[in-house]
Amino acid sequence: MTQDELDQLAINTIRTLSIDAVQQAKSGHPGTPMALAPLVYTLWNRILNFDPKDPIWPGRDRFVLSNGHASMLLWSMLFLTRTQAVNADYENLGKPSVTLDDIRRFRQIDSKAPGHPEYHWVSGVETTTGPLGQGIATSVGMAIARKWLASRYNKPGFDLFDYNVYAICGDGCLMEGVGSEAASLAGHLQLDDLCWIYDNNHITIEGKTSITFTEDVAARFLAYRWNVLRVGDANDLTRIEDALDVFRKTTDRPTLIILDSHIGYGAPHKVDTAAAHGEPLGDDEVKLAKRAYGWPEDAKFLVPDGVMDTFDKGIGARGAEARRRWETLFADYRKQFPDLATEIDQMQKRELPKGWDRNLPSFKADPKGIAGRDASGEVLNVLAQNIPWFLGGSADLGSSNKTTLKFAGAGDFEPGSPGGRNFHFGIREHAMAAIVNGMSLSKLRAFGATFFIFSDYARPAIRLSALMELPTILVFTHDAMGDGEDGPTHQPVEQLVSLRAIPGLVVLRPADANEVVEAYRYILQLRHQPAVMALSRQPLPTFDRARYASAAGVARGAYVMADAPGGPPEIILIASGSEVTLIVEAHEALLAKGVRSRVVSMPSWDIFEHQPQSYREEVLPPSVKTRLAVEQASALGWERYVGDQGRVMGMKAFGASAPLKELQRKFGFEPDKVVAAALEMLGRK
Ligand SMILES: Cc1ncc(C[n+]2csc(CCOP(=O)(O)OP(=O)(O)O)c2C)c(N)n1
Ligand SMILES: [Mg+2]
Repeated sequence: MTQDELDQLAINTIRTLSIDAVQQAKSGHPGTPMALAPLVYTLWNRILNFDPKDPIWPGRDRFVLSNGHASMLLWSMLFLTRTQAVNADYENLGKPSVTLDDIRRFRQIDSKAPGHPEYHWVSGVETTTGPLGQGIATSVGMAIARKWLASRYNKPGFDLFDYNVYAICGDGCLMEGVGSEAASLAGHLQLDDLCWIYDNNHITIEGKTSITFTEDVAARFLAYRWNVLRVGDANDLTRIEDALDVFRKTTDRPTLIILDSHIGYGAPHKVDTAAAHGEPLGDDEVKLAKRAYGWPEDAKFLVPDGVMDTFDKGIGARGAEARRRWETLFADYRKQFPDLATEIDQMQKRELPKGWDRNLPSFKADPKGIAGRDASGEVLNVLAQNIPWFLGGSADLGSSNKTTLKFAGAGDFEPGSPGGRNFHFGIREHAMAAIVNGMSLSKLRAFGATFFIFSDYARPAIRLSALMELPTILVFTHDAMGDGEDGPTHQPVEQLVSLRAIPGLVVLRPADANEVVEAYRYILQLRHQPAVMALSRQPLPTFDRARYASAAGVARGAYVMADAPGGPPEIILIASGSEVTLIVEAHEALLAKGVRSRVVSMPSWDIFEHQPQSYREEVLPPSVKTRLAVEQASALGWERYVGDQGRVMGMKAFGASAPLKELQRKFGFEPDKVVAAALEMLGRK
């Protein structure tokens, strides 16, 4: 067979595997894989530096399928290239990542060919996609990380980090706001290691894009300062390859390749119809498509001889050679720069360097205290000095979030200074969270920051951090009504409970400066979980830890801070963040009245839920049923801790615009109110 024939055979294998898998599953999107098979084939087999034998080798090119509904493209490629599986500890399992059997069981339980690409479930998937726009936004984080890594670790003759990041996207990704936010920042940052390929098929689920999407995409991206290329025929491998070559020669800007395609290419009746979406083609159409590809009409899941061999000789050989070169280079590098090499090793395994927590501050008791955000700022500055690859920034609120890294040499990450540790995401919270995911996928320890209320703007990407099990960090300040005069638009109410509802996300709302330190100490040791910090804007008293229990209790999610002498508690007061001060004051007042109350500081539901039952019952003894929770946020969910005989002092409506003191009075967050509620519950009014 000629090379052209082999190319076509491989492309049609991708197409027919996709068709058969969707047909068998009776769900999925066959049309886009049929159209994009030539693109993916060209990119993978001719360009991509990816070694299927080691899908996590640090020098590899990254491939992101942002139109995740076309997942069969990826499952076909991972199977046909014999990509190997690795586990969560980054060990090679010596077996394929995706098998033909998985593809036969596309979208079925436990199959390694699920509905959408899932990082951490299938090796070789660089990021989870499906929610449109997330993949391309995340790819910007990968390209940023590559620049940063190159700046710190590349040395003359040692281009360790010089890979490219490719993302395929459709109309949906380019319609979504997060895609625009990310594209704007990528243009500003001149990310010339980034290439998006836009499947310009003029169709989405409801029909032609003429009903919704008539902007000039090329002009938009030119305005973002991208290089824009066009390939008028999605079946022309040479032109695809040429465009990718132009990308690789382009400096100072990212590249968008607009690829004109026909969804469902080869299926004569469903071409250009929305029916190529979200449903199988049907038996007749499958036959017609296979006939058009010169395929045996009745064959299913057919992988003709020579196809896997074509991939072995293409991406397999090239990837293996590239990795071998890289490993030799890295071995020499290790001799010359042993400390930097150790950093790279540690980073790859998400380990922390020795001494990562040295010099963490310890705050003295102080009734005036300091704001959560200020304590956080001090901690971030220490951590960033101890951990070279700990970095991040804010969505234009760095001075309010106190996330600025101020030590000598910290610097700003900008086009001319890719080694900077301070990132400026601009007012693009959603893209920020997706970019932080991309940085984390590239093994940097990255954080993003904004006001807590705007966590809503970032939420879809935070959810993906949790789904992907990435140790990202979100620093959210102005955690409750401390925002005061800014009013209800800026005062979080439902954000805490909404983030607590995300599985695997560690949400922490520390009560004083020492709890902030302990919260970061806990978070930094996470390797597979993201964390959210909810920090106060206003100063919070620093508790006297000789009098109250040590803040180290943060590591257990909740802990007893104070008890009354003379017997078991009559009532348990529970709070997080700024309201811990409130219940401590109430506790002291109750003590003076001869009431035995217990103070429980509960910075994290999630961490507490993971403690053994014995510990949980130690903190919240089942026999003590009179319980009062106080939190300046939606009361929803607290029932689980106060029980049906308990009470919650929370927010039942939005806040208001006024100085904080007046808001505390209006909404009842004052020590007297807590004392009165406790006495009433105990029948001692
Ligand atoms: C955020 C988000 N909204 C909606 C969907 C549901 N959805 C899946 S595919 C699709 C159409 C996508 O159109 P396009 O990106 O042009 O891809 P094509 O149909 O051309 O493959 C939609 C709306 C989604 N996956 N993510
Ligand atoms: Mg489309």
